[in-house]
Amino acid sequence: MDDLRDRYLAAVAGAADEAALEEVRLAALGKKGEISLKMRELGGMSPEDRQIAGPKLNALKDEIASALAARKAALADAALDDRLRTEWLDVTLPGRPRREGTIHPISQVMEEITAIFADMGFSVAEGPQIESDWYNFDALNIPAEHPTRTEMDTFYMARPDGDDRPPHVLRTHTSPVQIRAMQHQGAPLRVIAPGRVYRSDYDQTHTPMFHQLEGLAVDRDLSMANLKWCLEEFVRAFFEVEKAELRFRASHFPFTEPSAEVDLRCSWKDGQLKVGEGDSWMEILGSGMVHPKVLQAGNIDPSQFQGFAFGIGIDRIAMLKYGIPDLRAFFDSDLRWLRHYGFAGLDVPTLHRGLSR
Ligand code: 2U9
Repeated sequence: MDDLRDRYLAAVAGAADEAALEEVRLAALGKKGEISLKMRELGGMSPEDRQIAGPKLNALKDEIASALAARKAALADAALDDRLRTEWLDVTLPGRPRREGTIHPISQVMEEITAIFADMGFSVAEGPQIESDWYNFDALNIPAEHPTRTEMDTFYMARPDGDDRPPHVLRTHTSPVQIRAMQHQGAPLRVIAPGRVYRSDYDQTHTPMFHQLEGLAVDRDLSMANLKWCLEEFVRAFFEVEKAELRFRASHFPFTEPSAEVDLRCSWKDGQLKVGEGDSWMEILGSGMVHPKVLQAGNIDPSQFQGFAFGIGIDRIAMLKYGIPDLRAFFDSDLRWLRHYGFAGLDVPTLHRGLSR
């Protein structure tokens, strides 16, 4: 028995892994294991011999079983330690910016403008890109014979044969959004409407889909002075300059009266735009006081309320601010272009930490 004990305890101690340990267990305590066979021999012994051998053998069996269990636990601990040593992850490592997508300059500029106007109390309104001709044209005081209504300029949706109702259009401006906002929210009101618009036009500086941002403020006692202050604040914040000078030029739009095209004082040096100084003027947006008929279309009483409105082409001012030369590359989905001109996804523009970095 002493020999058995020494051999198996040594084998247990020497087992290098769980498989080797299992072999030792089978050799000792398995059905045909050496200890098990010895237990069976007890039956053939005289009662006196069995009285002596039985307890000894049982004690040996228990001793080997607990040695096996202890060794098994030690091997499992060692295996876990091994995994903990090799399978670790440094969660403080920086991210891998190359594998991230980027924010398109148009989205970036929309976020920037939204942050600026939010600070002046404007909220964002949205609406459908497929509009009825009433929302897109009639409500905006654009007469039936106006040239923008022709198929030369506007994309019309098809109606089934025999359906003579006026066809829907792809909205040619975001203005229908403000009509809906007036109808739903009433006056006073401050909204901006950024989004996609469509015009049948394609050349160096025009794409059939482009992006606009329009703004509308309706209140008692609003004037062109409020409009001008708002736009100057916007331009200063957007181009991140101390001072910006605007020039209002009389113009005409069906939906505003009076109307003004707005130029920004600037200079060009080596193809670089400088805002706020110089002898050049660059047209950047259109604006005016909302036409009484347009207020009426929005169910607002023009004898009680006035409104000012403006519209700006996002794509063009994105090109100006970020020095992007070719408009058509905006919509090519070229990954190299997006990596070059795109913005980091987590750098959300806010006024207090800077719009762009
Ligand atoms: C309502 C009332 C008035 C929005 C306006 C302009 C002038 C304008 C152009 C800028 C560049 C279009 O993208 S662009 O080509 N827009 O000049 N937009 S006033 O006037 C509105 C809008 C909605 C209810």
